[in-house]
Amino acid sequence: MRVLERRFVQDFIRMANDGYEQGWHERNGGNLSYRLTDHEVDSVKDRLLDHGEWHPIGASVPGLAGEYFLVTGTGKYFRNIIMDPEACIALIELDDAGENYRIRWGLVDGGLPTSELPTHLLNHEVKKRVTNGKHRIIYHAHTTNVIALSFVLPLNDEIFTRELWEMATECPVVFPEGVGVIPWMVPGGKEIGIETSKMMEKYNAVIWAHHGMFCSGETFDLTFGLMHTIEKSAEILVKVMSMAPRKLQTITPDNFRDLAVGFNISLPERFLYEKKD
Ligand code: 2HA
Ligand code: ZN
Repeated sequence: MRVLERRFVQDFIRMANDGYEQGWHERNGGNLSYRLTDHEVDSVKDRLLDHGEWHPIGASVPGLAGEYFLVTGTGKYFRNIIMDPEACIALIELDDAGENYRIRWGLVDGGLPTSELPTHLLNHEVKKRVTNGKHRIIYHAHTTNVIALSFVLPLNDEIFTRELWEMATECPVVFPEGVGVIPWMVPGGKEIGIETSKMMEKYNAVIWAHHGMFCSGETFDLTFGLMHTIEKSAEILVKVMSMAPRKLQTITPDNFRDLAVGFNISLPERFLYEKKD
């Protein structure tokens, strides 16, 4: 079977296209990465190139030594992935130190992995550790409404989480641990990657102010679903804020406490603060 026909490759392509259709990937915006299972690596190994040169990752990820990732290419458009996946995405292998990578498949017209590779791999390293290897996907999208909110809400984890939770009852069930927020930083490097991965110790979603969002998850469905849920909640909040200066009614802290009991989840009290007016 060709690499392209493998289920994880097909799922990756479908998710990228779903994100494009949501309007989250203008031009070359956004990027996606998937950490292969050992079984998936074995299933494609005899189809891979083995003469690619090693390139520095730009970050040190010893916890991912020897792992393989499917990643989007830098400068490639999500819009084109479904039409020409072998030109837009790549399978990369990390070296034994977790310092360098080489391309083993894909990017047939040339190119390199996503400019956000340091952030993707630093996030993967944290998530592999804190989830006992369960999380395999890191997804970055330019989610319009979340970006809009980063201009009008304080850039604070508690406030963003609480405001997003209030906009849809499913939200605290889908992300009971909350969301993290990082103030504007230069994208594409190790520094923003380190700040994001610190937040990934406790959150599955991290907002980059005035830029977009990163989500982590176990499956393509869960990771896309998390991005989609948060962005939809942000859209409702943008609509509410556009309609009226304040809400007439909302989900209250005690409602959230009841929800936590009903759904057997734990909702940290730091998100259930009393509001001033
Ligand atoms: O262009 O989204 O953050 C890809 C990006 C950079
Ligand atoms: Zn971006």
